[in-house]
Amino acid sequence: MPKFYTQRRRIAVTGLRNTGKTVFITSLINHLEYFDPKRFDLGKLGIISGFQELTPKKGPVFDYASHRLRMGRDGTWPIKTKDGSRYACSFKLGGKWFSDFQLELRDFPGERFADVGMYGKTYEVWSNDLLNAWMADSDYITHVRPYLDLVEQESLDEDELVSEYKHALFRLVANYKPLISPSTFLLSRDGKQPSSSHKKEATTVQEFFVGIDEHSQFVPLTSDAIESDPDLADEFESRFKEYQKEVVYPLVESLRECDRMIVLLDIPMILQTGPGTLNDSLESLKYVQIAAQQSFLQEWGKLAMMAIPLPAGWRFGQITKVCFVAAKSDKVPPDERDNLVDLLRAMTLGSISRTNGIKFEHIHASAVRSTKGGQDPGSLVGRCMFDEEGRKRAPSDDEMEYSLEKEVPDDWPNTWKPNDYVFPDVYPKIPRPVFKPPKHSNLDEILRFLL
Ligand SMILES: Nc1nc2c(ncn2[C@@H]2O[C@H](COP(=O)(O)OP(=O)(O)O)[C@@H](O)[C@H]2O)c(=O)[nH]1
Ligand SMILES: [Mg+2]
Repeated sequence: MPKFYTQRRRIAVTGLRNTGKTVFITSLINHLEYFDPKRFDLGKLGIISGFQELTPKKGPVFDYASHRLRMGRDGTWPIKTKDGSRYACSFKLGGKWFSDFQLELRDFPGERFADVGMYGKTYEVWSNDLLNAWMADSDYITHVRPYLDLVEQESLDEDELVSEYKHALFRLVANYKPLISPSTFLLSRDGKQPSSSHKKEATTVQEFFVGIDEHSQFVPLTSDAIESDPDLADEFESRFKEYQKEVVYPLVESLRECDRMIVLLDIPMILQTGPGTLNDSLESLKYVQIAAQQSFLQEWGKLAMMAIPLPAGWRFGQITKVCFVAAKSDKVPPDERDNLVDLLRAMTLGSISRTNGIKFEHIHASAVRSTKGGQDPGSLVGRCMFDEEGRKRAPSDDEMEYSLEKEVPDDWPNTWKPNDYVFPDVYPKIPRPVFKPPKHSNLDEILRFLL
């Protein structure tokens, strides 16, 4: 039956930084805008026509045109993006009959989920909850002990507190602990992320802020400390409120409006960088999946040690389909890509059984398929970004055939070391004319599932 009303879909695209959200959204829009059923197969859903870009009602706009232009013109990947942008469009979809669709894609950096623990709290409650959560967890306490000791001292110094807190957060980052809040320390508002190498501790603590900017940093204080230095506590409280207003409320409200979710995971990167990153990604996934559940805020409240239960009505009831995507599958030889899906399924197993009423899909995809299979099994052809000595090649250099030493396993190894697996970075393969969308894998199938 044809549907004559406009169907609305709001898709949250989530994943940690560098999992490919910007490239994914850019390529998907490109295929919608210049739809060709030979390149983008929507099956029984039919074909897309009458594509129109819309201005999202709120929030920063996802800069589709310039990302697309730049990739085609320079042959390089997009520059780092600011967080939380949106793209909206409308089109007709169908065969004999058409339905009107309005689609919004929202870019959600996974790192920001840690800040949901500030939702609906006062500065003092947030401080207490966070410090209590740290103290209750033996995995955390060793890393944060110097900060806890400092807060208990009689005279407090703002700069010293901020610096010590950031050192504590740095140790948590280096040990793959997920409770990093304010998350601007893990992902600055302009998209930068600190290195977790110990050599970089001093520069990271200087360059990354716990707050909106250098002059709006805040740290949690105990109730005793708040009482002993009310001026400092007032200052932190007003910065905390500003952060809630600027970062936390927009994030939560935006997520509440979504009805579909894409979760990107970069499995080649996880294999290459080692089991620590796997655990890190698993932690981030836990939060993302909780977001997909009906009782997002209640669950997160427990996780973030929120003392007060939320009023009824503050529930996530919207997300009905979640697509887990093993992104950048073109970094892996074609006949090993199904193994990525096995690894992806193993990662999401725990959370799915806890969730009801939501449809799940697991799939591998490349948003901009930049390699093809080579002559030898296990080899690929692409424009490698680095040569064998690790020197950067120019985007204009020729394609080359290269082999991968180790196959993608179909189950996670019990242990392995960084660089046991290596998946070389390649430059994007994307036609310069913007009306020719790039080759992709499975973007159409993902949309078929989500629409
Ligand atoms: N080979 C390949 N690499 C990709 C693809 N998508 C993203 N990348 C790589 O991942 C990096 C991060 O992508 P980006 O979209 O900026 O990630 P974001 O931080 O999640 O928005 C890019 O610079 C590319 O190196 C893809 O489809 N294929
Ligand atoms: Mg991005």
